[in-house]
Order: sequence, then C-alpha cells, then structure tokens
Amino acid sequence: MTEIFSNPHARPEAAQPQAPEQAPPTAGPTTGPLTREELQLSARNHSMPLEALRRDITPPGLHYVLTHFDIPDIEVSSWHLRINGAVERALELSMAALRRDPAITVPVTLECAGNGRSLLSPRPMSQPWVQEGVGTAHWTGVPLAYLLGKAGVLQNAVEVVFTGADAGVQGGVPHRYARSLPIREALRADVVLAYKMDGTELPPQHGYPLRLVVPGWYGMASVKWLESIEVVTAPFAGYQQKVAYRYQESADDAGTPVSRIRVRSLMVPPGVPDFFTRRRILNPGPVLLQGRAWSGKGAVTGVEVGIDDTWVPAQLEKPAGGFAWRKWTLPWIAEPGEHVLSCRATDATGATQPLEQNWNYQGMGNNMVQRINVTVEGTGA
Ligand SMILES: Nc1nc2c(c(=O)[nH]1)N[C@H]1C(S)=C(S)[C@@H](COP(=O)(O)O)O[C@H]1N2
Ligand SMILES: [Mo]
Repeated sequence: MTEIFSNPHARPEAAQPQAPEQAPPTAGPTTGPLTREELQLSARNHSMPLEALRRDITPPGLHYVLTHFDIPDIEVSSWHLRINGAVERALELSMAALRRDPAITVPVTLECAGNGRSLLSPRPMSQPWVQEGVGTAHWTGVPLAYLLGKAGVLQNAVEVVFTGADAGVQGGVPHRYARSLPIREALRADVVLAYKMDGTELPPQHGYPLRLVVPGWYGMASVKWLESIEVVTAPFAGYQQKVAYRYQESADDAGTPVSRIRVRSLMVPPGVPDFFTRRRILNPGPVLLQGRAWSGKGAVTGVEVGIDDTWVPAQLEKPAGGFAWRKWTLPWIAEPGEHVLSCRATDATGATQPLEQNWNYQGMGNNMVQRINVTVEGTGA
C-alpha cells in the first residue's frame, strides 16, 4: 500500500484490489488514438508488405502472421497428434507416422478475418490490421479426410474440433486455441494437415510441427500447433467459436459465425513511396498496374480498376488453385497530377467488394475497396 502511494505516478485507484471478473473482457470499439495494446499486437502480428503481391507465392517471412497467445516451443520427438471422440478407432500419430501417409500440396490464400479492422470507424480494439493481413503459400501434408477415414467417423458426428498447443486468456476466459468445422467441410479433399510450407518445414510462427489449413475459410479456421482432433456429436461452443469470430451488430448481438473469405482484391502500390505517409510517387507515362484477387466463396470472375473513379476492367490470369489468389493487370498512362487508384473484384456468386466500410462489432470481413493516393511527377522511380 505505502509503496503504491509513495510512487508519484501511481493513481489512487491502483490501490484498490481488482477482482478478475471486473476486468473488461475486451475493450469495445473506439474513435480514439491507437493504444499501446494495439501497437503491441501489431508488432507481434505482422502483415504482408503489398509489394509481395507481385508474387504468386508469398515467401514465408513475408506471409502475414496472427497468433493470439504465445508461439509454443514444441519438441517434435515427444509430440503426437490425437484423433478421438465419435470415431471407431482413436488414433495417436507421431510425426514420423504422419510423414509416411499420402501427402498433397495445395496453394491457398489465407486471410485474417480481422483484415481491414483499423480502417473501421469506430475501430474495434484488437489486432489493428490495415489491409495486408493476407498471404499465399503451398501447404503440404496429409489430407484430413484420409485420417478421418482411417479413424472411422461415426454416424452421429456433427463437427470436428481442432485444438492447438497454445493457451491464454481472452475475454476473461482461459482456454487453448480451438476451432471446429462442420463434418462436410472437414471431409473436403483439399483440407490438409500441413507439416510443410512452401516445401520446407513449417516455421514456428506458422504452426510447427503441424497445422490445419482450410482453403477458402478465413484464417481462424486453420488451427496452428495442432495437437488434437476430436469428432463431436454436438456443436462446439469454445471461446474462439462461440464468442470470437462472429458478425455482430453490437456487444450483445449473438451474431452469425464468420466462415468463408469474402471477395477481395489488392493492388501493388505503383512507383515509389514517400517514407512516412506511404503516398506513392510515379513518373508520368505508361505503367502496368497489377495486383491479386481472391474469394473463399467462388472463383474470382472479374476485377475492375478505378482510376479517379472511372472503372476499367483488368486482365485476369489463371489462379494457381481453387482457393489461391488470381493475378490481374491493367496498363495505365499516368498523367501528371494527383490520382486515386483502386480495385474491385467480383466472384462467381455475384458478390462485389463494397465501396464503403462493412462495419460490425468485431471488425470482421471488411472487404471494402483499397484506395491508393498517387502523385504523378518527374521524380518517381
Ligand atoms: N493454435 C492457433 N491457431 C491459429 C491461431 C492461433 O492464435 N492459435 N490464429 C488463427 C488466426 S486468427 C489466423 S488469421 C491464422 C493465421 O495463420 P498464419 O499466422 O500462419 O498466417 O492462424 C489461425 N490459427
Ligand atoms: Mo485471424
């Protein structure tokens, strides 16, 4: 007590004992300045620099990272994957055993469901992504359906629950990171238990030694540091399923679950950046605008590029896979002056990116069009 009051920086209320349940679960949306907590999260969880959109596959160090708690340090020789619950035979598999099973490699664009969150107003307080919480990798491993087939899923199964080795407290609730998938999604041929990213061992931050990858779903479904797979006969109600990752109007709206990735496109910012503002500076003349577009709901069918609000259709290239992004290009003759460039994709369901923000309480699935301010003058690259 004495010590607290003798500290000139301590506020008197710091002396009052705080019951753990009095701590706010998560701070609500704000219009205030960025907080230290958001800065801490954004320094841990980096996004993909937009210039990496030039590549079909994002090098592992440039792929975005999102980790809720701490990155576990797993000793693979004592690690096992457990498969149990509503199955005929429970399995316990070592990494050596998994590597003997048939393997597939799938190119997948992963995007964090909170991507775009910091652009919302009011701003939901969490990892403050701008627009680059995305990346594409080749994931290699055992098809989940193969192992579920080996275990024998019982008739009354409804979901499969995936639990990672990482634990922490979120919203006042201590838990291990866990998510479920409906049985029909879990049995898709392209859902993979990956032990390789781009042909090499998984990096620690991407889930070493084993992670789930669910093509087409926002990143939260792809559980890293996987330890257990449990087939269940009732819907899973864990924190990351029931409370987090929902489209909610307000704090007390039950909302609807976040699942597949909404259609989105991004552009490689042309020219060179101004260091601090990231405004682009470009020489006058011809330039090839380019970027990538993706959707977890259906193939990307078109991309339009907005040049000062005139929309022009871009040229599309073939995607590397069903749930990997698709390159687009558009030649542009840059005229001297100030310009705003944007891009807007449409997918096979007919969904198009909105021009205005898509607000919801947790800041999920914000796929509004990107806008890039460009100054065309003689000093660009
Ligand atoms: N075990 C575990 N798995 C996890 C997470 C986590 O915090 N713990 N974060 C999820 C979220 S929200 C996302 S967006 C992706 C990010 O995957 P990446 O870091 O490999 O890009 O991992 C998902 N899997
Ligand atoms: Mo995420």
